[in-house]
Amino acid sequence: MSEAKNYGADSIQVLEGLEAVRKRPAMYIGDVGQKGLHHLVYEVVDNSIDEALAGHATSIQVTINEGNSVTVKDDGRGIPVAVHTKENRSALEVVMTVLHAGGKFDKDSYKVSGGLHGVGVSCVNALSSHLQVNVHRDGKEYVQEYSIGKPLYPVKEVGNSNYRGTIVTFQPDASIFFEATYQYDILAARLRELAYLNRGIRIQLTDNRDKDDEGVARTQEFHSEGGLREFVAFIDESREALIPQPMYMEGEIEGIPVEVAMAYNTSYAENIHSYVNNINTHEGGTHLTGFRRALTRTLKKYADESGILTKEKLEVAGDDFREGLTAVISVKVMEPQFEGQTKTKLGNSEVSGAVDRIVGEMLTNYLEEHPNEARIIVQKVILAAKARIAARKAREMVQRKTVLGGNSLPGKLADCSETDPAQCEIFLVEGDSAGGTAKQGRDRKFQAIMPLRGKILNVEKAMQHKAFENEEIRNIFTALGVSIGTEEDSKALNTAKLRYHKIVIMCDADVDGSHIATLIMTFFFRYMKELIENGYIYIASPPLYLVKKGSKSAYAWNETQRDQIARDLGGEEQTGIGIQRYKGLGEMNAEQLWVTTMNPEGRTLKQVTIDNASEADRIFSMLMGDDVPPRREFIEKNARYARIDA
Ligand code: 0RA
Repeated sequence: MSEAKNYGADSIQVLEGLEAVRKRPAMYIGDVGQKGLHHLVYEVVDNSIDEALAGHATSIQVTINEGNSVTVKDDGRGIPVAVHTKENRSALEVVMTVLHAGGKFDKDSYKVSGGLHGVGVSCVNALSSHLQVNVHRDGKEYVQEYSIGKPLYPVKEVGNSNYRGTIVTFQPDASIFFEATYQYDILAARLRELAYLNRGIRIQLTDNRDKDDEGVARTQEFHSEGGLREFVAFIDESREALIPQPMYMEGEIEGIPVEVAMAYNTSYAENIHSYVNNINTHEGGTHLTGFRRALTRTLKKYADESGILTKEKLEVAGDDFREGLTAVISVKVMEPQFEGQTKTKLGNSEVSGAVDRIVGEMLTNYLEEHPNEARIIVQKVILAAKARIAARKAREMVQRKTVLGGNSLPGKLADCSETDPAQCEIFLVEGDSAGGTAKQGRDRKFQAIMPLRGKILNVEKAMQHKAFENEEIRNIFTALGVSIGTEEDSKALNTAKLRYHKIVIMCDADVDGSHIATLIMTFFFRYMKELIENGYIYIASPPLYLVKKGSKSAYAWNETQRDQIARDLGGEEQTGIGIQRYKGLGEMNAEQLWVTTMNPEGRTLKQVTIDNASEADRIFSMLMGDDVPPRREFIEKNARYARIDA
């Protein structure tokens, strides 16, 4: 607090504000792991996006520096530096050190961007061991530095400048974050998303930790003039489009700007990504409700009037209009109310009417102006309705069977004795033989084993009723205790009935195994996403090597470890060393499998998470869909990460 004394009573209060952030950082940025670490960047970038949305900045540069500090630079007006009369210090210092002070100086501007927690740059400052801000404005350059949010000196002028803009460099505080390394791909996915959501803005990402032989750093520029239209096309890159161009709708009602792009593809999945003020609203809300209502009403009206529906004598349901639909909805709301478990559900009731009217009117026009596309869409809807009816029959048959069968658990499941789901784990194991080993090796008190035969159905390509008819998939559903169905309300129910809070996918550590793991993850992603969102899905990591010398041996999970162990056991010459490469789980005996992969004391489980929903959607459709070239390209590009990411 010593530097603070010079700044008078006001600043002491200020420091208390930032102290609170350091005391309970998770309350402000979500967590202090990888998510929170990346959130710091988004928080700073959001200020620059606001400046661009206000029409004063055109480009934003994000640089990951060596040592994992990050620089965010924009060409906006520069944060004001004049001394703030009431506070008796520079406006810049107030913005950087007072919680929620960010917008105070520019009331007129339309400030709608902002991270999920919308806490402002002062929060980033509080959680940085060092932060420096340089402001270029009015022909001058100004600078101030901070340590854990406390100014090291008053704002000072350092010279002339003919540049204009704000540059913030921060070093996340290592005593707060347990994860210190920025992931290029995570930042890239979010910055790309921001570029699509805010068309015209140029966002560049550079990684100075990753330089080629000529010393040129890895870099990418994200920029979209087409905005949401191009976003939808990008998400659907690997899907086969039903109509040549995404539909696009835009308007503003009662000060609520609404933008929607949508396209139909030949798949059976519904992929609607909704955003409020650039934040992905995973749990939906009023904007999504408005969209669905307008879509169902407008398409149904068109189908009824065109006479195609009456001919078919079909009862179409809301779901049928959304099969094979990829859509992005983006609204800007001045005072958003976020609700729900993860605070990503929009509550503002006025938004649903705005979206409904804009989508209703513009979609009606579209259908009238594009009769060919309209016919294709209606045919798709009819197909979906027929498939849904077939799926319901299949589902009812399955449910009847399980009821009649008495014991509803599948025969292949070796259940555990514990009944509290929070204590229970289920291993989904590739192959009957490894399944047998796992059954011998497990702790039967809390670990259940479910062997899966070979490759499960690829749900990315199969229609719903095929999935419900598939024996392996039915077995997974019944073993987990959740019911089959995709209706909204059944989801909360599903998580409540879940019999295990750890679902561990255990496959061979080879190409086939990782393909099978991906098939299973695709299944969860498309049919039970809420289990991933709740953090229930894990991947086991069996070792890759057993290094032996005489009676001594140790396991290795990668090549570096293997070589280290070989050196430790065998000395410099490494004589008498034997290395066994495990190709499959089957090469381990029950004891080895327990020790390395199943015992909570020594194993490593990788939790499956969704960092970025639209990116996950795109990648699953690419990995599991029909289109081969982009898949090959992705696997080649990511091959060296594949094991870490799995
Ligand atoms: C308030 C007022 C003005 C600029 C900004 C905020 C501003 C903030 C950030 C944060 C990152 N980059 C930024 N760029 C600008 C300017 C008001 C004026 O010049 O009249």
